[in-house]
Amino acid sequence: MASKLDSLNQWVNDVAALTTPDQVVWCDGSEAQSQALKAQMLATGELLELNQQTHPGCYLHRSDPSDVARVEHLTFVCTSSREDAGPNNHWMDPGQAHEKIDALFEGCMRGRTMYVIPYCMGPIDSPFSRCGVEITDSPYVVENMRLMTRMGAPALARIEAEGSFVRGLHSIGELDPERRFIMHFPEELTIKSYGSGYGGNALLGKKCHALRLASWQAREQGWLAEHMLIVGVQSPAGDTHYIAAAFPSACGKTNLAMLIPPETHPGWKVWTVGDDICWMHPGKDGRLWAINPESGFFGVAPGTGAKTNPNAVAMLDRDAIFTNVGVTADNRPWWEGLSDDQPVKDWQGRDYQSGNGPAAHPNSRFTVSMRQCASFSPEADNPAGVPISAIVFGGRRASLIPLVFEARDWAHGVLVGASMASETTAAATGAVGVVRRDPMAMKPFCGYNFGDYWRHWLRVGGELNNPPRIFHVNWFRKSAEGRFMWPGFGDNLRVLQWMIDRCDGRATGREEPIGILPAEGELETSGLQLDADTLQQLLAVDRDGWRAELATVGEYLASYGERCPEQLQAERERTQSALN
Ligand code: OXD
Ligand code: MN
Repeated sequence: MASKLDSLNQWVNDVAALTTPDQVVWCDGSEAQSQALKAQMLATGELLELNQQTHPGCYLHRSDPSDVARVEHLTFVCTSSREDAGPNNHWMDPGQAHEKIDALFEGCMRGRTMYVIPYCMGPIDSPFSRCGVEITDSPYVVENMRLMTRMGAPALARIEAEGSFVRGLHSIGELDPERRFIMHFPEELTIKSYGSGYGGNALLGKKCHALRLASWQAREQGWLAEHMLIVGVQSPAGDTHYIAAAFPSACGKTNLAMLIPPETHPGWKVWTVGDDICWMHPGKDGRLWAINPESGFFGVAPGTGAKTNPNAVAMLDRDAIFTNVGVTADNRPWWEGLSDDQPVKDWQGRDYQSGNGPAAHPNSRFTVSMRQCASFSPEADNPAGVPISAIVFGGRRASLIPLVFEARDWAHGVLVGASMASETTAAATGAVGVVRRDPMAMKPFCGYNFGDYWRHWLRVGGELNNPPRIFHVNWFRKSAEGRFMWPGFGDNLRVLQWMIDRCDGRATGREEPIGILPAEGELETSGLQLDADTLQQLLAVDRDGWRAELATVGEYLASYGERCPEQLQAERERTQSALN
């Protein structure tokens, strides 16, 4: 009798025939299988044991030094029409792309085991979740996928019931940067990734499926797949607002998602629903409802410390995988910003010498189940998701952009998101610290033409009776002396508090050409070492600077030609003339 798993079985057989592994193992997500895999990786040196007294169940993985970040220049969106991928993506004709990458896959798993990983992005019982199957020859990928997704038997059962899934084929190949491609075929719901073991390139459920392919599916199906954290902010009165926030990679999403309220805010509580990806669906009540498709955190280690993110430090003392961090003399994981301890080995396993650069690679990572976080929200398992009160966009900008402002309405908010720019970070290979346009923090992740994407955002918002308010923040403003002007971290709650006051009608705000800023006294600054002049600068609107900014935004939007919705240029012109 035909089964809904026939096409999966056929595909697995086809891949095995192409890649010729020694054996094929189906991953069931069980503890026993995971233990066996870890034992195997300890034997081969792919995992190293960390101090099991202080960090039970924690392991270190050292990557090939040439394979430590996403590779945007080798990442392709392969649609039949080049225009559909858009200027925001590297494009290759699908036929050519298959041919090129299949030639690399040929025989590549000889002498290796091929793992078949059924996974579900989102709660198993949520109508918003989507399933996939990743085939890989990397046991490190299997163990990471086990932490990052709902992986194994329940996912396979859902795939069998639904009969549809995203196909992801991955091999570490020779880890040769010259033979490395991350290819997406949105029209076929297929991903092929060769030559890298790094998270964003190799854990195919994450960026490849949950963002690039899901954004394509979301446009077809009327929802949004976004590079956003989801956080619940509970006030002392007990009500909780959920906020989704988009920041480029390595700009503090994990820290904001796990924020601990400052001492001046007793009774406030922050709940972590997700730290990286957010799928939002219009609900019958006219609001947007969000799920986090992931079940773990793949966070940037450097800078994660007792002051910046105590919840993260506490969740990392057991059952975590560390990638490319340093170690202390007693074999604990270590990275810059964690503690005053001294590392003895750096991320490449060399004796630590400051002349060799940081002990931990700037993009070193931890992988851990989200359930280990003290602020984990049980709502992350709610199949209906959480209702979103506010959407926040933010970049790393040393100048001009105020600490916070609110968009006039949804359409203006889409312009604010589309105009986002940020300094590049170590999460991708290439220069660090260069300001580039990163609309909705999706530059590396949108699986189709940005022009169509903005149009889709406008359409989704237009159908909501009760859309979230849209804000823009900048935690990264610097003074003339180069110091951060805003304390950030736990104190960012003060800015979220103003947003909630706006949502609940308690703050009137101050209207400016670029949007609405906190009126005098509306931003809670009690207990902060912030002088009046700095606060004034953080909330000032430099009209000349903004005129220049909007001119470059106009050029940027124009580079999308007719695909860019006219409404966005109209919104930009409205702001521009208000500034004049
Ligand atoms: C990530 C990234 O790993 O954005 O989340 O690079
Ligand atoms: Mn990310």
